[in-house]
Amino acid sequence: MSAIGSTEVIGQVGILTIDSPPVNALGHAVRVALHEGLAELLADERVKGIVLTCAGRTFFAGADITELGKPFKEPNLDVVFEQLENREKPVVAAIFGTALGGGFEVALACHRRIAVPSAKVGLPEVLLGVLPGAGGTQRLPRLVGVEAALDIITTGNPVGAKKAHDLGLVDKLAEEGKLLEQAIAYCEELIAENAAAPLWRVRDLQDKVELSRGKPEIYADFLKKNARAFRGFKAPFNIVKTIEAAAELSFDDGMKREWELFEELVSSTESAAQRYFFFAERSTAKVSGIGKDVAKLPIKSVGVLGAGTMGGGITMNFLNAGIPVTLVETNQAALDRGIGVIRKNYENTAAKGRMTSEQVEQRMALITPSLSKNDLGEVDLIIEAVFEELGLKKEIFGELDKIAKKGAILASNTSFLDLDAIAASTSRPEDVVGLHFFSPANVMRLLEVVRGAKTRPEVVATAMNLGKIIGKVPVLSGVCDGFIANRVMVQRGFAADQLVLEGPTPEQIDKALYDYGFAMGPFAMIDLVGLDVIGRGSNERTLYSDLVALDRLGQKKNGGFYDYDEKRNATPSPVAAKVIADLAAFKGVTAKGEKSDEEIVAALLYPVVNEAAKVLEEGIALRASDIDVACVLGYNWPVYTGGPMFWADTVGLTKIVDGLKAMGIEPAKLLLEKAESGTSFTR
Ligand code: 3H9
Repeated sequence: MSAIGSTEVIGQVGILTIDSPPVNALGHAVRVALHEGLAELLADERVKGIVLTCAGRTFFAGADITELGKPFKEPNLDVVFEQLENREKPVVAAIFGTALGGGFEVALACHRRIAVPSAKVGLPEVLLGVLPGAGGTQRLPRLVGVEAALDIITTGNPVGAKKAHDLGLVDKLAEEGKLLEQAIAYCEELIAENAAAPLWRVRDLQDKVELSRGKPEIYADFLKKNARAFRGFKAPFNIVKTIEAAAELSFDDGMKREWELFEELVSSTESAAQRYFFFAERSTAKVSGIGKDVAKLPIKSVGVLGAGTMGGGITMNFLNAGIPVTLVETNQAALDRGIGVIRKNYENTAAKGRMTSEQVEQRMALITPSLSKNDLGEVDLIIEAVFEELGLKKEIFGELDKIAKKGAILASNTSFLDLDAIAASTSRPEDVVGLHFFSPANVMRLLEVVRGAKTRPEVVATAMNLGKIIGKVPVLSGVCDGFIANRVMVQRGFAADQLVLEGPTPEQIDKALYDYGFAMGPFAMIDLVGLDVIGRGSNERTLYSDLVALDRLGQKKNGGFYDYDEKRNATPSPVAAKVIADLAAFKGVTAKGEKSDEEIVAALLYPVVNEAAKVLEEGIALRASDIDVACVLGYNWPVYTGGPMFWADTVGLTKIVDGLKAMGIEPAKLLLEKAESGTSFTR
């Protein structure tokens, strides 16, 4: 028996425990241990029933993601399932932690499932661009019906044990801390039942799926309802097909269909990108030179300076994590307004049933409103979120330096300014760090942690860790104009401003980017945000200044690049077209003819890749995958392309270099080197 698995016999119950840290993923070695352990217990005459469980922090968290897309080494899970679904000895899955993906599929192949209330179960394969390929799409609908299965499997959301129990995914709840003993007792009951008449197995159930048989409209309606959420992804569509197969086909034929559709997905670029992204998100926190040995400073209280949209959103992150915040504004009206917005946000969440009114009050009670920075003398971390102006920020940091206690972290939420210049206005630049949140700060998952030239390792380690505590993905950035995400993504906007002068219309450009997978194109986005906001600060004559001069501010006033009706439906604007043509003539830009969507995407996104290569070359980002994480989580770059760096590798770096040269843009040194040497950013 392999070292990963161990067996024990208590009375007539055999217990198989698998111990493969960190998360008991079902890699080859675990499958071997499962197969051998089950064979041993099935052959043991003392054993009349089996409890299957894990050691460590969780029940099986799924297939080993690093093995997906490679040929499976025997034994595969089918062999294990045949053992689990035997007729003689009932098998109980004893679930704690998270039984996910292949892990939950193992549990579904057991005769029954018992779980502690804190456990979660689910099939998150969709988030990796695949589908449950070990029977999940066939067994789960047999327990919960087609409609619930569609929801659970296409969202990938885990289901808490209590709800799973209500739905029938879990048969019994155990008390926390008593899982094994109660699983054994349950197994004994099942042994007696099985002796009287063989227990049903999930694969044998028919009644729930029969209700949906011959009803193709269920799937058509479901796809229509979710068209927006599924756009660009492949997996949800295959998942829907497999669930339809569960209703229409025999179990064995459904399993075959599931495997075909799984294989189609696992070899797709979309899935490769999403699997890459799974590990990319987890590697951002690994910073060389800042290991586990670097002490993290305790953050038990926070001060936020500025109660505007950003400051308010930032504050909510800490309230959600149970960390008290002193929120400082310069006048009572602004303070009241800021706190009012926070309350309203929570109340809206409560109205949707996602929070109780008691929780709203608990969070609000963590705010100490203040009109004086002097109230920040005792907090562990101060985050400045005031107007983006260097002089103002320097002045504030100078004051904070005098107020903050020794060792407190002084953070700026600046999105473009020089953090080192801000730090230099204090006597303790080693305690200064950037915490760059993305708007809306309580929603967006990206947190750029900006390390200044003098920021000490403990402060970096604390900030990265704090990011995780408040549910963000922290990405470390060096100091430069715009840091990672803004610096690279601003290139897309510059390129769009240029391209629209050369012939393609705002509609064509927006459509090409929308079809690529962005939520909206650059011009629709500008109209939404407001041209007066975007154009601010430029002295040059631009499309923005020309449109603003005509009082076209976007959706909020007179339209912008588009015209809008009272329901805010956009139509192409002849006025904007004239403004564009006039500016092109003024700047002497000549039309360059029709462009395909692919050419438009290249014109807008190759410059992003080029800037990203510079960010990497300069050491602003630690690794290519950090740039991808920043763009996907900060700018909703479609995750099924992997982000700009993974996408660049998919397109081919030579093609990108040639494309940039054709546009008159000099390719970054690192990009050239990689293209010439035939290497890649991410693979
Ligand atoms: C599947 O099952 C397909 C089948 O249907 C079909 C088969 C035919 N594999 O997230 P954490 C690593 S697809 C490999 O930081 P947490 C992770 O990279 C799978 N490695 O911990 C990290 O490594 P490191 C469906 C994995 O406590 C370490 O474990 N299942 C896997 O915040 C700790 O992870 C899923 O999609 C894996 N499956 O969260 C579940 N899982 O320390 C994926 C984790 O070197 N996993 N690692 O950075 C998760 O959602 C979370 O890891 C979990 C724990 C909630 C379990």
